Amino acid sequence: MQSIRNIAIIAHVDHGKTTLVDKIIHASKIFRDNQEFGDLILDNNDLERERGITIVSKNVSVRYKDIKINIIDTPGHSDFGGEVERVLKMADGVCLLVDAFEGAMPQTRFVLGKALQLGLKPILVINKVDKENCRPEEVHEEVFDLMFNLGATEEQLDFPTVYGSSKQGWMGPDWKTPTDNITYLLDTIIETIPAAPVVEGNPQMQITSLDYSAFVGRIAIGRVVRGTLKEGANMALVKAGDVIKKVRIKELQTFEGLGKQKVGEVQCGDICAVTGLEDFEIGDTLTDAENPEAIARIAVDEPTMNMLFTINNSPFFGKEGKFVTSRHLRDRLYKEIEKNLALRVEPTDSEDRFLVYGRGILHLSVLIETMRREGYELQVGQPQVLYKFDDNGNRLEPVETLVVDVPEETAGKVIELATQRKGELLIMEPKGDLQHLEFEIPSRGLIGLRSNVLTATFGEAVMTHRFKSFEPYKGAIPERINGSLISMTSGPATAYSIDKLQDRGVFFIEPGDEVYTGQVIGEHNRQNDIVVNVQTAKQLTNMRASGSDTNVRIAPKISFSLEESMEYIQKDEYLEVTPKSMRIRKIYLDENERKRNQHKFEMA
Ligand SMILES: Nc1nc2c(ncn2[C@@H]2O[C@H](COP(=O)(O)OP(=O)(O)OP(=O)(O)O)[C@@H](O)[C@H]2O)c(=O)[nH]1
Ligand SMILES: [Mg+2]
Repeated sequence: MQSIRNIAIIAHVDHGKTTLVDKIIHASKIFRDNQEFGDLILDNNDLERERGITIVSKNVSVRYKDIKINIIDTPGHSDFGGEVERVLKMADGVCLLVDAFEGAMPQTRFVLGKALQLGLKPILVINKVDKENCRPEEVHEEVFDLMFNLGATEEQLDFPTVYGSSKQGWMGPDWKTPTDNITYLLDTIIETIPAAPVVEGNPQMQITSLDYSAFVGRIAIGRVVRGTLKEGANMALVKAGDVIKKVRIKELQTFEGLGKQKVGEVQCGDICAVTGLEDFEIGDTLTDAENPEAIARIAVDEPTMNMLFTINNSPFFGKEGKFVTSRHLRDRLYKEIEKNLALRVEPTDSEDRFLVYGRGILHLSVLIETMRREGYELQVGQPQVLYKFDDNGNRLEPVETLVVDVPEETAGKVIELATQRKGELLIMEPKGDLQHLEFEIPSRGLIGLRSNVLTATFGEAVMTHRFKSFEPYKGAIPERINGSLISMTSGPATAYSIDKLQDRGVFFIEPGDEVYTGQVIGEHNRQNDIVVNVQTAKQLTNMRASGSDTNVRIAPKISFSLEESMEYIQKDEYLEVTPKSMRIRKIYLDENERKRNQHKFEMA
């Protein structure tokens, strides 16, 4: 029997998990000498690479001193926290990575809390000790206190600490003495993390995760906790409510290096991928056909937010996308829920519109961005936070912990912005040469806050948040203070007219851009919306005046990212997304119709 260690790498976003797992893979000799690999081979889809974040967790393995170490790289962004919680079920221990400057952050607390509750043995890795101003000793203290406060057992508190720099590729016992490799960490793993127990008996595997392939469809991933799984075996799949389905294992794969390897059987303790199980769900148990025994189900994270997705019906529809009909939109969304676990799709009274439920702005924006890259055109409405009601019928809303690290000079502005949105300042303390601020704030208040904070702090604030609990509704929050500049007609915008309107606000378009009636082309510097004409050309004088726009000076247009736009739009606006463009528009393009329907948006 092969000795196996199962370990998950967990941390706050960007603390260096994927970089470390990459270095571990590079270190173990799974590459042939002539093969070359770039950095972050693990963040392998386009969006992950571009944004530098991990979106889905990944299984890899290395062999070290005759031991197979299964490693699960997890996403650190809080929208994907439910995923981390689930995959921890496959591990016997965790490497908790903490940035040697930033220290414990909201997501560190969340993932560590989950790991401790499951009884997993932690190894603390204080990463990024190459950073100037890093404070590894303080961070070590902080994490010890955090573990204590989270109720760690004596044994868990007796965790080993490894210092190092994933980026420079070293790990060692002392942060002041760099080594030249990461074997110290691998040794610590095999000494500290218990070997996966081998339990004989009827086979049991719980499906904790899934993969998707265009060829074989959905692939179930989980850990064998008892017995052995065999290719071709007839098994039982125990579903919710103890419903039993007969299934057959078509193919089995284990994780080897960066890939998967087809195997005839999987021993107890190993993590594997199973094909051939149709209609399975996360939490189902794959078990013996004669004596089916289920493992307690795991809950999949509930959505916290929804957005309306609709077909593009702007005057510019169909110019850039391949997939534009309601049928396309519908099929694509329903295909997505087969693999995107925390996503829900609900039909509405119109076949052109769907309510899409997700875990947060990032979770939904990843879907929207993926769809536009695939050639879809669509429009989305303002993201809505989901409320709950307690037994007495009182409205509860999601409340989050918000952490902002900011230079001292601008801390006051951040506090003001958060307080306006019902944020309550709980902690304010120095951290290096920054101020560390912690708030409790309704999720509603966070929508759009990031761009305001970045503007107020000249881009210097580092901001993260994470869901805390549902709490009584905290009252109305002022929405975006400024109104919109709306285009009166259709056609290309002229430099002359934009120049004339510059004192009214800032523009999202530049001269030459084609715009349509009802499109939001800028932000008014007052509270109300106004309709403006940006198509007027300079009056001709007695001379031919064409091209005489050259001497006007126009402030550069404001460009929003997809997430910024999603957070920016108002209730009566849509964000139009096509493969090449993003435009904000009024839902009712015609001014009179807009006025007639305004009451619909004022109720809520
Ligand atoms: N200075 C320094 N930078 C590091 C180190 N390790 C990682 N980084 C950088 O930190 C950034 C984030 O690294 P990732 O490995 O993607 O972080 P992650 O924890 O996987 O992030 P998520 O998956 O999004 O939660 C990258 O720009 C890395 O180059 C380190 O030891 N020192
Ligand atoms: Mg990562």
